[in-house]
Amino acid sequence: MPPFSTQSSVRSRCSLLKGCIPWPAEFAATYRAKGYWRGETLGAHLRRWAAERPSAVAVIAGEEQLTYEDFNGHADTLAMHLGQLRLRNRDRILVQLTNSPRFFILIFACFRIGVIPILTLPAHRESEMAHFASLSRASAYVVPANDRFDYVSLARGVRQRVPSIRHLIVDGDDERELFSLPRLMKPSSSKAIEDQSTASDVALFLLSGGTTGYPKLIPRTHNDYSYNFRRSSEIAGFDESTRYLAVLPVSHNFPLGSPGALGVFERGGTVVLSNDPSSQGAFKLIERQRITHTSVVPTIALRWIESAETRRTDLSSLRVLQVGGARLAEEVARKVRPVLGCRLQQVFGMAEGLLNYTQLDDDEETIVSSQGLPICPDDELRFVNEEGEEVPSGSPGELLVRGPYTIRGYYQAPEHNARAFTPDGFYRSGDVVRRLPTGHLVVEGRAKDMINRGGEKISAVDVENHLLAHPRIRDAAVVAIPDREFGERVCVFIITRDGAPLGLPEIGAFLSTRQVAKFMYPERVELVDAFPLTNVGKVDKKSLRQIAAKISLDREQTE
Ligand code: OOB
Repeated sequence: MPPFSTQSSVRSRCSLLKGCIPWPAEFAATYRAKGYWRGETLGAHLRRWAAERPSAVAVIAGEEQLTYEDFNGHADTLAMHLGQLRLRNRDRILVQLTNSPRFFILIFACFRIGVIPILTLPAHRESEMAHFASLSRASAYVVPANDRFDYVSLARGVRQRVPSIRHLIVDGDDERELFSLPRLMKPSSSKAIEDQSTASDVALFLLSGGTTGYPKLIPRTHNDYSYNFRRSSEIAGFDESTRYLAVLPVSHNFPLGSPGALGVFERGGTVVLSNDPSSQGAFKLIERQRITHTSVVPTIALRWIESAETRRTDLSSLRVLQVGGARLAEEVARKVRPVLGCRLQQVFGMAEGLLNYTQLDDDEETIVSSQGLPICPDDELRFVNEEGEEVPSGSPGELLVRGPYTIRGYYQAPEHNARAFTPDGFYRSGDVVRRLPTGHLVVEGRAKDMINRGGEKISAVDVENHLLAHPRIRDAAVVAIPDREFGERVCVFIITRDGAPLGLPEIGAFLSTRQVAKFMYPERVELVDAFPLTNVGKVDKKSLRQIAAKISLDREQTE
């Protein structure tokens, strides 16, 4: 049988992947008519980029360099070999790579044959990975070769639990596994692969910040994700001279497509990859590679500023520092230009879609005190109170959104979708936001039950569920505790069966046996006899958050 059947490409023109919710036809027609959706698949994007500037360098990682032409050729070769592994249009694969040029070659190979990569983070562990695998019935799982962590063992554990995984593919050589990503990219008689998908198909899955239970899978189509990074790259001022440093994991929407690496490729610039966000590592690369743009979360921005205040560094090439993922304190924002010598661009985005950027020519006050303007004139924003009623203009309310690159539902999650979206298709962001008269948004806080640890989103319910499995824990309530370094950390209030305390080391040891990602571990534990309750008898998280805030304040005062 030939590696690519034409049948599958015909089928893909009929309907979206089962379990995904499409945009209603009249909205889709408008988004096409207005040019937001251009009908170009992501695989075709790469072909265009390679034709436009074949010998320009697309990616640099250490000593490795990849031109646009090589990038395109390797993607074709890999696509062919993945086809030979019987990976087909609409099959799902788990991608858990650190920042490596092969991450990009892999996802574009997938886009071409219609295989849908699920972009997980390097920090995820067996518990989360097994969940993604079984929910998506993934056919393959791609991991780094032994890094500081043994990803091959992790993947083997997941494969044992989820039999749909037929292949483990390692980015490097590992004697335990058959398939090596570099070898699957070695040129053979590859020729241009015919695109197996259409632009309205799902191209990739991003992960949600996660509020109830495990992160949800977010289906992004070729059309909508293309708009996401094309429009963003305009706003960020990317062009062929852009040299973008990626220090955040590129499987996250911010460094991937907001505008991120894909935004750089669209404009013909160069992406420099690193896995080291420390100021030392990053400053060295910025200087050596003459980096013009980069994006970080607030905790990293703060560390860079503190380091630049005390150490002489040459950051003269840096034009724009984008900061997003969590709230950037205004005092920190004010220091970006004087200390780092570049412009600040605040980015308030979400994997579900909506993106906001401060404009490069906004006045300094707006840049430091707001989280920017939505990128599309057809982003429809509503601000509502707890009853779902519209709040007066300019007052804070929960932000609801609908638009050409904001999803209408998570993958295979009908019950959750009924809560997370309004009946007319607005996504309930869970963020409490107000709009300034200029249209800029200010993020005030969050209505959702989630901890944002320096940009890592942690579901309170998820951590609670793990803790409830501990033999000595009767009940657990997880909330955010304010923290100077990370913005928030995980704090847990527990009721133990014997009334005796349980320490953080014990909790950590327990979570590690359950293969929970380390960033989700509580960093503060409080023993209580009972939880405060709301009128309807629910655990009153608001007052627990207040107690946690007080603990944090007292601690700061005694320090
Ligand atoms: C980005 O995406 P996610 O999906 O990891 O997290 C989205 C959530 C938002 O709903 C909000 O709660 C928070 O992260 N957030 C911010 C923020 N940017 C994101 N909160 C305050 N200020 C900001 N600037 O985090 C993301 C996706 C694309 C670009 C940038 C960030």
